[in-house]
Amino acid sequence: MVIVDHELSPRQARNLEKAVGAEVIDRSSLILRIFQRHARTREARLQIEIARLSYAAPRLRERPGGRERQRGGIGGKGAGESALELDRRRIRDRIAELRKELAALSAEDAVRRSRRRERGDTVALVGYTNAGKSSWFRRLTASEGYVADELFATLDTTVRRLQPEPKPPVLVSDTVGFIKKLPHDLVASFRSTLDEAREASLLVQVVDAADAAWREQLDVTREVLGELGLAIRSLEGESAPEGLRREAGERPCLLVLNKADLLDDATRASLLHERPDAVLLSARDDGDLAVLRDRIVAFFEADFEEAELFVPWARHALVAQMHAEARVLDEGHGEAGTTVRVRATRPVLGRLKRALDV
Ligand SMILES: Nc1nc2c(ncn2[C@@H]2O[C@H](COP(=O)(O)OP(=O)(O)OP(=O)(O)O)[C@@H](O)[C@H]2O)c(=O)[nH]1
Ligand SMILES: [Mg+2]
Repeated sequence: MVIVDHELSPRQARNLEKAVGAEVIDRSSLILRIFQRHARTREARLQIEIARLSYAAPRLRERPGGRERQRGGIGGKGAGESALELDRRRIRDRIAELRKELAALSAEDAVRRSRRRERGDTVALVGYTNAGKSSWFRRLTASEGYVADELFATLDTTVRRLQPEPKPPVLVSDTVGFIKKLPHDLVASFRSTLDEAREASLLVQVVDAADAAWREQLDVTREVLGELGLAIRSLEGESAPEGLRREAGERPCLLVLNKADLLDDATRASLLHERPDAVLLSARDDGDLAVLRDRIVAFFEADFEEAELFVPWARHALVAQMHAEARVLDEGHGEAGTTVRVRATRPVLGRLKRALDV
């Protein structure tokens, strides 16, 4: 097999195939094959099937056997439609069908996401493929995610709570990795998978600092996010409340230069000098795990406000709710009820106050 690290036109592929006498595939087609092999959920499979068909449709050509098949009587064929046109039409129909199915799944996801958002804030891990997103996801959430030294190990978005759990909880999501010259259909088809990133309050961009091409990989990630309508804004030098203020389609982003364990001291120092806005970490280091967790928690807490709320005994269930949704600093029990000093985001405080009719 010959793999060309570039986009090939159908004709180029055909001619090359004839010339070398072996199967020829291009970059898009290779990426599609890897995706296909790694797809696990229904959603990922649908997305890849759509991308694969979109890729295949313009590459169909009249085959010597085409006329035979036409006479074979495939239903619904318009008069004078060639086998090729028929095949193309069936692919279009199939894509439309798959899109509908995917839209239904995405709608379910959207409901699930909004329910989750009510319960906590979200941070999404994004970045180039093989950067170490899933490794960090596993460590930050103390869970099992698929980690492997291969491209596109993760195709599905998974969401879990940050551990040890802050109050209110923070949700972390792992996402599909990016790669340069990603086929456009493929980017489009992963829109719904990346909705999780689109709706996250904070992006943690992971990059493999031990890879000589990491700067280019950062650019690629920014470009792909841009295609998805997301601009990223570095957290550096911002006063905290501003960190949460969102311009349309803009997200605060913390850059993690990962795999620090593979670098020598001089390289580390120069990287930190080059990117003072970044944290240089290793997913394999326990101390670094605490550093990143604390940075994430601090980001959300920077936006907290403090309030002292009085909860009468009759409404005592609200105290439990405060413990679940806010950080309780102090609790004093009196004759008529409990006085609770809490820190939480403005929406959460607002909800608590409304429940207490304050
Ligand atoms: N030495 C070292 N290796 C790491 C570190 N973080 C991740 N790795 C390795 O890098 C490889 C890729 O890690 P993953 O976590 O699967 O990367 P990913 O970003 O989720 O990759 P995709 O899902 O393919 O986009 C694995 O072999 C990890 O063990 C690190 O800090 N140091
Ligand atoms: Mg992964």
